[in-house]
Amino acid sequence: MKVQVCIIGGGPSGLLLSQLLHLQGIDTIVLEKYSREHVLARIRAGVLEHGFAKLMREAQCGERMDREGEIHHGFEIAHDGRLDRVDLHKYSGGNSVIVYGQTEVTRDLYEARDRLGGKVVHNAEDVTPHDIDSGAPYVTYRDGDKLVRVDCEFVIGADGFHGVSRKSIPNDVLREHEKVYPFGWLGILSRTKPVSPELIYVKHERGFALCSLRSQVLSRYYIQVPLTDKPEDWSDDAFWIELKRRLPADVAARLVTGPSIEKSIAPLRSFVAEPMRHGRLFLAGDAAHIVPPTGARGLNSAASDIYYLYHALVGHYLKGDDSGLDGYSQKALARVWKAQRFSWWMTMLLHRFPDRVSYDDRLQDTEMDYLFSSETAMRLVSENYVGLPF
Ligand code: RFL
Ligand code: PHB
Repeated sequence: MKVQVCIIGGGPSGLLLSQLLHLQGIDTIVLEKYSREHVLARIRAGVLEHGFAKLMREAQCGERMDREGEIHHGFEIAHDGRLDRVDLHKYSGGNSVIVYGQTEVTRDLYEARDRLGGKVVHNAEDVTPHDIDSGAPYVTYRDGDKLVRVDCEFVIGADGFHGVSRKSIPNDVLREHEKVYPFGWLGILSRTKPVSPELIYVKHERGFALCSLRSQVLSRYYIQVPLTDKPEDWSDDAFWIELKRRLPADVAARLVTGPSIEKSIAPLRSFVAEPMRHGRLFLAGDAAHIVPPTGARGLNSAASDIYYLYHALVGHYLKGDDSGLDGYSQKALARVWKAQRFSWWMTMLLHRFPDRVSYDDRLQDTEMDYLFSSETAMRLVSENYVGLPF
């Protein structure tokens, strides 16, 4: 089989790129390791930047997002028993974010790929890129007993943090920068009315918590837990009790509880691999960088990679201009690092670190005090949260 662009990974990054390129007449295939049901069972991001939403519309995938997604003009931070609001709209020059789950984004992208007859292979085993530093790369995968070879001009590694693509860049080329945080987030999804119409990030002496949502009948809550905890250690009741203890009393009093329909623990990590290109292999999204979820940047950073890569490939195929491809890694990384900085900052501001000293506590309190007493600080948070320009 021969295609122009072979995309490894059928998550949001890979599907979005494939859809955008298809609309420009560029031929792609997406190779996904798992079944569609498996991919759609993952509960992940909930907050989309306006730039990401724009890209979804450009990919002709924005209709349901615009109909069912909620536009949020702000969020709240609970600290020291009170609630303070970050007015995103006011401090970002009129921008906002959309609350619409990654699961739904991915579902919409799969449906769009089906509508256009896009090639998406599921359960592709042992996907392996070959000859990426030659002019004629190819990718192999196993379909049962059959070994399939895909010849292509470019390979896109959009296969997430645990994928194969990054690992196929030689060790003496790749530099990895990593910070692992000493806690995780235990998250639950429940068919209950959200406790608040806007997200509430909670800084509390028992640890961080987050009240988020997917719709007015579907809530998503998180609490900071030690890395040694397992989801089975937490009954629904234990989760609700702990969440209530971390919320301001009036918020806790109106929390509607119910059975969880999903419960999982995500470790928190910051990670960047450089460069994001080697020969004809280009990395995008979680394959190249991870952020702790605190700033809601992960999927949004993936989308900015896709924006740059899409334009770079269109430049190559439709205009004979390779400057976008040549500049991809540098351009993408400049924005990636800004998202890293913001996610790290939000994480440091809101979590309880097991190894902290009193000096750290004072700095955290001062940072919070500064945030809510300075319009400049509010602008800084708001422009980052709604998403820096691509
Ligand atoms: P994905 O979604 O991991 O998709 C990669 C796909 O590649 C497949 N794959 C392979 N395919 C072929 N061969 C192989 N060898 C393969 N290995 C893997 C995988 O099965 C998968 O389908 O990466 P992608 O597309 O780059 O998307 C990135 C986002 O998923 C991620 O950044 C976000 O979910 C992060 N994130 C959030 N981001 C936000 O922007 N806003 C949020 O509010 C937000 N909240 C979150 C989050 C992530 C979380 N977790 C669980 C890590 C909340 C949580 C709890
Ligand atoms: C979510 O709804 O899953 C979510 C929202 C905001 C974050 C992280 C996760 O910062």
